[in-house]
Amino acid sequence: MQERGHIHPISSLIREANRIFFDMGFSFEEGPLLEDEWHNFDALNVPKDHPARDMQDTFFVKGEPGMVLRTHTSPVQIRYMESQMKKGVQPPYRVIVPGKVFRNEATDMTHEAEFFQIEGLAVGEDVTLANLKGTLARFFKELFKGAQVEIRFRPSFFPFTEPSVEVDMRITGENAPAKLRDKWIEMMGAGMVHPQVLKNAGVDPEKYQGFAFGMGLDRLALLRWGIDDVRHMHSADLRFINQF
Ligand code: 2U9
Repeated sequence: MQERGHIHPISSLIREANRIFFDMGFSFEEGPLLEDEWHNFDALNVPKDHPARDMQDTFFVKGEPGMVLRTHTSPVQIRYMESQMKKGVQPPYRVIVPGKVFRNEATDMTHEAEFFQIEGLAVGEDVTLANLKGTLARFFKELFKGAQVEIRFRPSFFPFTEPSVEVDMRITGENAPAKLRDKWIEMMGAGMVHPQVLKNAGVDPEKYQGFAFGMGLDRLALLRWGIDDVRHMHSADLRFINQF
């Protein structure tokens, strides 16, 4: 009999997330892994002296001054807003951006130097924090279908959002994965797009506002399937992949 391939857990999550957000009117965007510092940091309001811009945290690229391996997928949303503006297309619009990102850090069972994120952006004249909460509540409800899912916001800080929140989730019911059941678990960061960030991308912050969120997919996969070590995720080890 012919052996069949298996879908990598990260690919499964991206497919599911794409479907759930597509049903809520989001379109899918992607962009380059090698980015300029303006799209990766400056446009996102990350100060010049921010620790994220340090050699210890970011992969700078030899022979390519001003270029980095993107540390988040956020530069894709900047590029998206810029390109809409150039085409003369005004908000409202909604996009999600799944993709690989890079951080220059020591690896251990919960950290990898490359991992996957999914980020979202919605911009319009009357987009609110309540819309963000409703969107994320529906996302987690559909992702963990069959269980009861609640989310809560806690105040936080990111340079690119104001206000900023951490999003916790609690799953109850017998369909909840054992690792997640009945506990508040931090799932993602989010907030209202900083007016300066909209301005940097050519969107008038007097007229428009938006929400944004970002989530690590590797961590989500660990939680969802009870995987113990994130390093399995990019090992290309078939003994791992064949379990999915
Ligand atoms: C634009 C404006 C705002 C994206 C956001 C986060 C909060 C966040 C982390 C989650 C775990 C990264 O993978 S992680 O380490 N992300 O907490 N991301 S708001 O905000 C944006 C993006 C693009 C134009």
